[in-house]
Amino acid sequence: MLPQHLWALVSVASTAFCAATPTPRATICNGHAEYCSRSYSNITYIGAHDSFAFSSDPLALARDQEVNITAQLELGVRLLQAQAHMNGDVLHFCHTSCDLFDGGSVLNYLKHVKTFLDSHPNEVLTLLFTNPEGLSPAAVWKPIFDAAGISNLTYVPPSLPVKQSDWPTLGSMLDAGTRVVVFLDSEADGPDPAPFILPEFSMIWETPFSVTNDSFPCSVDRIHGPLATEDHMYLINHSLNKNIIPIGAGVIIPDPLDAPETNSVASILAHVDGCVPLGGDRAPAFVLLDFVNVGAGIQTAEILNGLIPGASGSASATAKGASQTSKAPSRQRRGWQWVVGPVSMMGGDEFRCMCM
Ligand SMILES: *[C@@H]1O[C@H](CO)[C@@H](O)[C@H](O)[C@H]1NC(C)=O
Ligand SMILES: *[C@@H]1O[C@H](CO)[C@@H](O)[C@H](O)[C@H]1NC(C)=O
Ligand SMILES: *[C@@H]1O[C@H](CO)[C@@H](O)[C@H](O)[C@H]1NC(C)=O
Ligand SMILES: *[C@@H]1O[C@H](CO)[C@@H](O)[C@H](O)[C@H]1NC(C)=O
Ligand SMILES: CC(=O)N[C@H]1CO[C@H](CO)[C@@H](O)[C@@H]1O
Repeated sequence: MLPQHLWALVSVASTAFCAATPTPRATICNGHAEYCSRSYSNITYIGAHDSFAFSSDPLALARDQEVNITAQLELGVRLLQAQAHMNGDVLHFCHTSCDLFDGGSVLNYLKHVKTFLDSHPNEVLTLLFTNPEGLSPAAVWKPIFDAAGISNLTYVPPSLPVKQSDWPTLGSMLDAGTRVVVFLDSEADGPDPAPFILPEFSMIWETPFSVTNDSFPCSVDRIHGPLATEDHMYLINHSLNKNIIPIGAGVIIPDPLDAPETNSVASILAHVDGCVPLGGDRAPAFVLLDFVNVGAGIQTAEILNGLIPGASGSASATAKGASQTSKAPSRQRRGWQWVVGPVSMMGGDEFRCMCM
């Protein structure tokens, strides 16, 4: 037994020690304690393709989403993709052209994102924007991020390009308050860069886009050196399009009727399975979906991240997918195997219980 006055000393000392600790460390990262110690690049995130192109109107043929940005984020989407065009002298997110689908100004969009970030302080979010008009990151893009209040939440790597294995952990990004990663597909490494707007293809490769084949054959489509393919993260474009006018080049539109099947655990995992050997035996960091509110995208990411069983029948086997070697009942590719039956038979409630 310590005498009373010594106890007092111990408690004063420990209080002082706690007070001296600089920042509270994140204990839940993107909803899961398990993610805090994992590298940003070692997590599969669900992305919303053409996130701004949402409409609940089935006659809006150019829509890719049914629910708004906030609802996408609330569902668990952690990558937002969008394509920007000048509309007059204001930068808007538009689908191919602002006459086809105008999602409003980039500033207004980013303000919605900022509101979500403010109310969800333990979330790391990726923004992947396309810049088909080659607009200047420093002169056009950065001021919009500044105005939305997002610039000082962004992650700026110590040097570029960042190898897949060199990204920080989610926990350290949250501790530093640098929890928004911004990629641009062109001009980010051009003459007029902004430090937090990162060049996509030197760090991420993508599968081909405008796919109309529902077996989603995998190939490395867009990539830049100098890093080797396996030192990139990768994104699978898992959205199926329909060619509604199969003459000449055709007219390709997103297909909402196929979304429940396309966004199923089985379809996404089959696509991933085909890509794993090309991606350094790793799952994709990003799975880009249309109609994210339909199907099982979020659950599939949790399977890929080893939180719920689905691959080889156990969560730990998923997390160690690359070194897993037991015999596959259905398919086997370099040690990866997907057994989707038990998962697709589970109800929503069971998912929820298992995720706790
Ligand atoms: C987004 O959609 C939700 C319903 O899904 C709605 O409650 C909310 O008001 C919408 N937000 C905006 C900014 O329109
Ligand atoms: C970003 O700026 C806002 C307002 O200027 C400030 O409150 C916030 O602490 C800053 N965040 C970081 C991570 O520096
Ligand atoms: C779709 O992809 C599969 C797998 O690569 C291939 O066998 C098939 O021929 C493709 N179908 C079409 C119509 O291109
Ligand atoms: C994370 O690492 C595990 C273990 O190496 C691997 O199985 C998984 O595919 C990785 N996921 C990503 C997105 O890199
Ligand atoms: C079909 C499809 O989803 N394509 C997209 C793949 O990703 C790139 C880059 O983010 C988009 O530009 C494509 O539209």
